[in-house]
Amino acid sequence: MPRRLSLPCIIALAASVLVLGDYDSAQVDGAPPSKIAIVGAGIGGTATAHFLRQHFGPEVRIDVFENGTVGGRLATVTVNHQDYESGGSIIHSLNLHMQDFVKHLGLKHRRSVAGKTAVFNGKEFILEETDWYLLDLFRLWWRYGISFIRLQMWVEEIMEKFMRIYKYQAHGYAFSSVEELLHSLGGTGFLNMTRRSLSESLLELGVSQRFIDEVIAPIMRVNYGQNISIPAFVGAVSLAGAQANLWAVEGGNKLVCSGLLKLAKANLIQAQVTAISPHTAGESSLYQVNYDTPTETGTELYDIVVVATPLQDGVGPGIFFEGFEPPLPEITGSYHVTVASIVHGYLNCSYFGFPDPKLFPFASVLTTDTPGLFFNSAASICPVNISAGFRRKQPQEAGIYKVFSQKPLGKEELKTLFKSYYSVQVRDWQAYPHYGSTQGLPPVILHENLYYLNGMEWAGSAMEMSSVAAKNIALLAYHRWNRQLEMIDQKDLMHKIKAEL
Ligand SMILES: Cc1cc2nc3c(=O)[nH]c(=O)nc-3n(C[C@H](O)[C@H](O)[C@H](O)COP(=O)(O)OP(=O)(O)OC[C@H]3O[C@@H](n4cnc5c(N)ncnc54)[C@H](O)[C@@H]3O)c2cc1C
Ligand SMILES: *[C@@H]1O[C@H](CO)[C@@H](O)[C@H](O)[C@H]1NC(C)=O
Ligand SMILES: *[C@@H]1O[C@H](CO)[C@@H](O)[C@H](O)[C@H]1NC(C)=O
Ligand SMILES: *[C@@H]1O[C@H](CO)[C@@H](O)[C@H](O)[C@H]1NC(C)=O
Ligand SMILES: *[C@@H]1O[C@H](CO)[C@@H](O)[C@H](O)[C@H]1NC(C)=O
Ligand SMILES: CC(=O)N[C@H]1CO[C@H](CO)[C@@H](O)[C@@H]1O
Repeated sequence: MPRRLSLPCIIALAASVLVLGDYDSAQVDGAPPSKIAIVGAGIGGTATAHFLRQHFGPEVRIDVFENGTVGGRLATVTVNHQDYESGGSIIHSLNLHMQDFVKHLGLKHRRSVAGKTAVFNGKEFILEETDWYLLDLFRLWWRYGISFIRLQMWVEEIMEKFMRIYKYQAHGYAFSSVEELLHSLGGTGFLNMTRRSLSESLLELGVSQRFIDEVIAPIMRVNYGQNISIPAFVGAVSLAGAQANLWAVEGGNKLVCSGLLKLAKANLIQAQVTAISPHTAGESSLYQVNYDTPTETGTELYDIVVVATPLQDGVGPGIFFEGFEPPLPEITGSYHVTVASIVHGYLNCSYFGFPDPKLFPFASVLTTDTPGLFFNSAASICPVNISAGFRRKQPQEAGIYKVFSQKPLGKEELKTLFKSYYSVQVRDWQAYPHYGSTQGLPPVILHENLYYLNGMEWAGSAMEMSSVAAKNIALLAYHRWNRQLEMIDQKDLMHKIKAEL
């Protein structure tokens, strides 16, 4: 039945024809989509399912394809009857989407267990955290002068601007690209930060080279396995993740993913998506999704498809995009391999210059960017469930350690770091973008109703970044479906939002 269109509606439609080019009439009658597919059940895909359900309502069918396990890069390993995070582990207190999910799902913050950190240069510790906060501040001041304060102000200013995204998203605004999103938050300054190196930006800020080498580099190594040449924006994300006020989810971070799938009433399809192609049936244009399960091959048609897994070559099983004219933009770049070794054993404190393990005061060891140093970090870790009586194992006891390295640890390397061990479990991750392996940021819109979530990782890779991207894609898909183009890429949102209040 034809619907009467109001004048603003017609203007919006005319505008959409101009903007979208290959306009199709499927949605002109205002019919909601009937089926949506999401590829990947990591935090990005499951959060997308949740937000799409909120925006499109209870009727639409949402299928989530997952080839491995729900959670993706949020995963645990079991050692000695306890589970430990092997992928993404810490969450900042100001990561508001993650906070919201946990609250909605009735999950709890895991109790944090204090432990000190030190920086090792391959020979000795060059920086040691003490019990006394003021003393630490004093030492940093003495050693690095003004650097520390400058850096803190820089990170805080960036965080403050970044947090505008929550307001924009709460008001329903969406962005058609990662660049548009960043620009609306921090102008050309943010865009420049995705192109300039961290070290360059910090030196310009007046942070000393020594501080960069002894404090910043170790933090980049533990968080992204890379050096201070990574872009300034991801560097700031990483530094925010080195502040206080960090938390994790009791029972494991991946519980957020399975929880969101349930909350969204999404169908989980355990299958590998092999191909996506455009499909025109009468007036409507759909997408055909081909998938393999261990026993069969399937195909299904969808109105909207969201790809929530990296599309770079060699990351995951790979998806063919067939029959798109013109072909979809090529997604270039590579992912950085980080190997997580979960070791149950006795730390070799002698290696760190402490022959008596009883005197070894640190729970985590970061490292400087020293040639030949074979690991990025080593830390005593706590299980994902922490009981009331839990205490961290002392260095003279057998404990559970997580070691991050670029390559799998050899026997000799394990024997250097550990006096002896009961078990080693290795998980090698295509962990995060190899920053600098490509120029520019990947697209969000691949085709009219086909979206790509993981381009956001090239600004910064973190659970919250995937969650922000998920909310953005849900809003973008909704507004584009309903031709509400005024909600996309609006300029000067700070003022608009004030005026709306
Ligand atoms: C070792 C490590 C430490 C980290 N530490 C932190 C941290 O402390 N804090 C933080 O915030 N972030 C951290 N991160 C980053 C964070 O884990 C990721 O940014 C985030 O989990 C990415 O989620 P995602 O849903 O976008 O992608 P993924 O989690 O990779 O999800 C993609 C999913 O898609 C599935 N898939 C792929 N191809 C197909 C296909 N063809 N068909 C079907 N399914 C498919 C995959 O199996 C996977 O489950 C860390 C990452 C690693 C690896
Ligand atoms: C970002 O870089 C451009 C081009 O180099 C420059 O014109 C602009 O002023 C920079 N923006 C900021 C905020 O530094
Ligand atoms: C950082 O690593 C890259 C390779 O990933 C290398 O090209 C670059 O020279 C390194 N930069 C520094 C400052 O060591
Ligand atoms: C761990 O915590 C989760 C979330 O609170 C809970 O569901 C689970 O039963 C707990 N597991 C154990 C072994 O205590
Ligand atoms: C421990 O470290 C010391 C000092 O580096 C080294 O001599 C020793 O071989 C290492 N391994 C063991 C098992 O003690
Ligand atoms: C992690 C995982 O289960 N990957 C599987 C994805 O699908 C392909 C093909 O079905 C398998 O070979 C992988 O093992």
